[in-house]
Amino acid sequence: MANYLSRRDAARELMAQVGDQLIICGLGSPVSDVAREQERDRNFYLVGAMGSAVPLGLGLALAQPERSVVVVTGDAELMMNLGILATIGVKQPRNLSILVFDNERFGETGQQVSHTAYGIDIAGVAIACRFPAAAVIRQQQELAPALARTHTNEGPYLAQIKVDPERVPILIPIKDGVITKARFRQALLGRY
Ligand SMILES: Cc1ncc(C[n+]2csc(CCOP(=O)(O)OP(=O)(O)O)c2C)c(N)n1
Repeated sequence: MANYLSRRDAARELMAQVGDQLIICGLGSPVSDVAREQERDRNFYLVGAMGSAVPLGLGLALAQPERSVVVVTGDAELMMNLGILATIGVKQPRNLSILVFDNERFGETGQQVSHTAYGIDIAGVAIACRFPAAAVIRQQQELAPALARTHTNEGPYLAQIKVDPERVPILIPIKDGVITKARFRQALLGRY
């Protein structure tokens, strides 16, 4: 049957090689995954606004074409706004990557089974939307090349990383959107 990676390991590997990438985290577990490994000013945490992580990443990638932008989000968060993949296909931002931590669940709200548990293929949708590359990641050894690809600016790129449906303790370092925005903006532009 299917292989699943540990989301903890995936987040650890991501943040070990992050450099100065701008990381946008979709609400719920992905915020916790990233923040637990490395809380930093160049992380932007969404607390609500389900479906807005990838649009936010797209806007940022277009506004900052010299920076590498990585959206880390859940399968259900992305499914809420699947149409954004078509807009990305139109705009073709080379500096945008999307890492979907796909646990096949609506984790934060009680582990309800989500679309991807039934085989809905987000990476396939990305390819159909003219992403130059997208992949489903099931093996540990596939992870490092996928993460390396987020640094090459040959995107848009999407990796649908199949992770264990383990429950993660929720850690949200900043819940105030004004503070999150000001901190991120200062790290990026040097001013509020
Ligand atoms: C518009 C909207 N609908 C529903 C919710 C409730 N909600 C919060 S997190 C979540 C599930 C997130 O699942 P996923 O993105 O797959 O992340 P996971 O925690 O499973 O990694 C839901 C349904 C919400 N915050 N906003």
